[in-house]
Amino acid sequence: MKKFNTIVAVATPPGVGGIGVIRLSGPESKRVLRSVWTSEKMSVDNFASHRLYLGNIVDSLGTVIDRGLAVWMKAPHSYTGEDVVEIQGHGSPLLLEKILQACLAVGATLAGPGEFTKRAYLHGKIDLAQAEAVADVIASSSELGLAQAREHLNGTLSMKISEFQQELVRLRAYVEASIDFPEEDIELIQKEGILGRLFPIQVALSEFLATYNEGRLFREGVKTVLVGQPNVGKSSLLNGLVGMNRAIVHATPGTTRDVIEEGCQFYGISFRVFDTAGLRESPEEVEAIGVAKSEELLKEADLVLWVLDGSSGLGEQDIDFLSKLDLSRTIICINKTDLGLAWDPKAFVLDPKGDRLVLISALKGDGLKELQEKMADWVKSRSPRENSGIRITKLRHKESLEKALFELNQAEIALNDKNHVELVAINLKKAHESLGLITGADVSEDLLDSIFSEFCIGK
Ligand SMILES: Nc1nc2c(ncn2[C@@H]2O[C@H](COP(=O)(O)OP(=O)(O)OP(=O)(O)O)[C@@H](O)[C@H]2O)c(=O)[nH]1
Ligand SMILES: [Mg+2]
Repeated sequence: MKKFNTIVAVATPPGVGGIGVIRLSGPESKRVLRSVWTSEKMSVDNFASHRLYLGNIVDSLGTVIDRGLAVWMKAPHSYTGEDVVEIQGHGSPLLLEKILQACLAVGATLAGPGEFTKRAYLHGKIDLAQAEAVADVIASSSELGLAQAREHLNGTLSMKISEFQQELVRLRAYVEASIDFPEEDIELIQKEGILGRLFPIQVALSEFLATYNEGRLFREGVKTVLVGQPNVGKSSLLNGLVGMNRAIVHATPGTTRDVIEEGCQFYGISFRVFDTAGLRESPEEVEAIGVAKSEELLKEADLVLWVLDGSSGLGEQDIDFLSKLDLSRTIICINKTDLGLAWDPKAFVLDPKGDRLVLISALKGDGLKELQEKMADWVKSRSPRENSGIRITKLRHKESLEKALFELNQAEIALNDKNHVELVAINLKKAHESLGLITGADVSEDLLDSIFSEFCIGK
């Protein structure tokens, strides 16, 4: 059994606040509290678990530096499953640093990123998928992102994974029974029986995998890139979407050179909007760097808002672009409609569903609401509507599911091509293990380190 030391960190964010919280976890938590907190009325030894007590906070020299509350949460009834102590002082960074130093002086160790949550995982309070969801709840910036992270924290993703695993266990039992009785005449029936049971799992797994397209966007926000020729109104549109004058707008073509990023949320979804330099041939040197950046961003974008000036004629470059367009991730914004249309957008843009083309005036704000609706609809159309509504959101989870699906497909091949029932059992076992990586059964220390290194200190 691994021996755990006692860790300490400031759990509230850096900076000034109403209160600041120092958090301790480990077997020595109470002893550490005894040296940094005192009260005439109540000794730390007599603390009842989960009750707040008011007293003096003292620094490492024993000088009273603050008055504040302390709570002791007895193991295993705490976030980490260990003895946890929290001290609430005033939210001064200097003060909190002194309390932290006082704790370190009597033997506590500075906690690493996510170490409290890692301990919660190691003590079986939550599984790995839930631990990862803790970071997502903290980082989420949109309603849907938060709702999704909360669901994962509640264990719905883990339940779904364990349902898949149970299916695999049942199928394996069936397959292994077939291995034990390999009489020739029942072989065909066995094969069909296995395939018939395997198929629905393959389908369900691949449908679940497809929820990543949408789930990732809910979690990370949608990387949305404004692209178009100089002066078509990209910066005006950025300002309109984010509701403030973020980018400089000017009648001179080539105004924007650097990439400008701003976040906004609508319909519960978070978008990261990037305004870029207008694409044009042979720009001057600095602008050319901007154009190169635009092209790079265009490749990485989840969603492209291609902006065209509707009030002046289409250029050759526009027509060329429209012919090569990847409509699956583009919305075409015909801007400056307040000046009247010089060409008919419908003649150039194939938009049978009416969800890829929008007429706007970034100057007057016309059509922006419709554009936002189309942007949100685009995100929501990325995933097949799955009954349970649970989505996967992380590349790590996606890769484990892909590996599991690969093994199931291999099992199918083994059966069809070679009639190798023994191989099928091995594939099923591997698929089961791969799913286990999501919830964290038998994961390596390296994987744990890489997951928790992305957390903030104090969580
Ligand atoms: N009438 C009208 N003018 C607009 C509209 N949108 C932008 N403009 C004007 O068009 C000019 C260029 O606007 P910007 O938003 O700077 O255009 P841009 O695409 O960012 O230009 P670059 O940064 O140079 O590539 C400005 O004078 C804007 O006021 C619109 O909807 N209607
Ligand atoms: Mg601009």
